[in-house]
Amino acid sequence: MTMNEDFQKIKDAIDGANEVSVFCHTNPDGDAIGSLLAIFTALKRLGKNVRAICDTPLADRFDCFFNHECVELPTKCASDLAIAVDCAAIDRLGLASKCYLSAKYRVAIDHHESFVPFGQINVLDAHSASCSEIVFKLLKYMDCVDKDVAKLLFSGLVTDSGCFQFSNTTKLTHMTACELMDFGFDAADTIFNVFRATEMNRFHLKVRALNKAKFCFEEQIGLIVFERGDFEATNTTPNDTEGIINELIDINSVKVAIAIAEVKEHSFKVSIRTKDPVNARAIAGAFGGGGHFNAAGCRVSGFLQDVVDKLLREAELTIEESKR
Ligand SMILES: [Mn+2]
Repeated sequence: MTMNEDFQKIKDAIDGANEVSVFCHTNPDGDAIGSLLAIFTALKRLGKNVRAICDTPLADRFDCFFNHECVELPTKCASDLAIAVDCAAIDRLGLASKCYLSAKYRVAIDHHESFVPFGQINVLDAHSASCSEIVFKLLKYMDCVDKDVAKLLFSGLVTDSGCFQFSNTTKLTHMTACELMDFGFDAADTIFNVFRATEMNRFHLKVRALNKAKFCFEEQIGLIVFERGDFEATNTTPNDTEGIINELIDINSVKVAIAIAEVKEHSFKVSIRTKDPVNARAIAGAFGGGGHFNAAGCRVSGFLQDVVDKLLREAELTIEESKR
């Protein structure tokens, strides 16, 4: 089935639905929220009864996203059509998965290579740097992109491509960005707000973590750890760690950057960034996680030192393997 045939089916499903709910993944990033709110905003303007649902209350950094105040927690779940964006598997919906599954008809739109279909219609394009690019194709097909929708999609595209810096960025990513910019929003301002703007407490968290950064395996592996004490001292949460890991992968000698955030006692959220040809997904996969080739993540339980040791060993193995 071609993508346009899927889009026509989705359009028909939207036309026939009384209530549409759009979902994104737990602990959302800019791509998830951009895709979610783009569909929400476009359908609202088509006069549809539509809701935007995420199981995590939105952080302040999403205040620059149009209609951000419309995102609801999964409390009441009656809808005949559910659309999930940027979720590689049903469990990525977190607490919202029950709500999603309760809909009569379900659509999943995603760009992760590890995608496991969970809707009646599944649209996967693993070549897209962001889910927002696929959503743009859908909304363009439905002829309902306007300036606000375009800015939301551009925000998502900028987030997942690392502002065109990550290796997932293709000619098509740039061409999509150009097409979106034609709608006339302020692109430089959007990039600043989505990509650069930060809070003072997050700056202090970054300083603490980078101060304790460790390098090993001939400085090919960089490691930072965010302990609960760091979050308490700076009034931040594990959600505020996003992007700080890039400071490590920027260093010339570093091939693997690892950030470990203590979510609960003995429970850690791990982010991994790599340079080619080292496979981040292989490292995360060893701990039951997943993601992309250069950016992946997993959850690991245990004592911090054991978690660090296990991750470093896996990173060393993967670096060695990449030389073969
Ligand atoms: Mn994404």
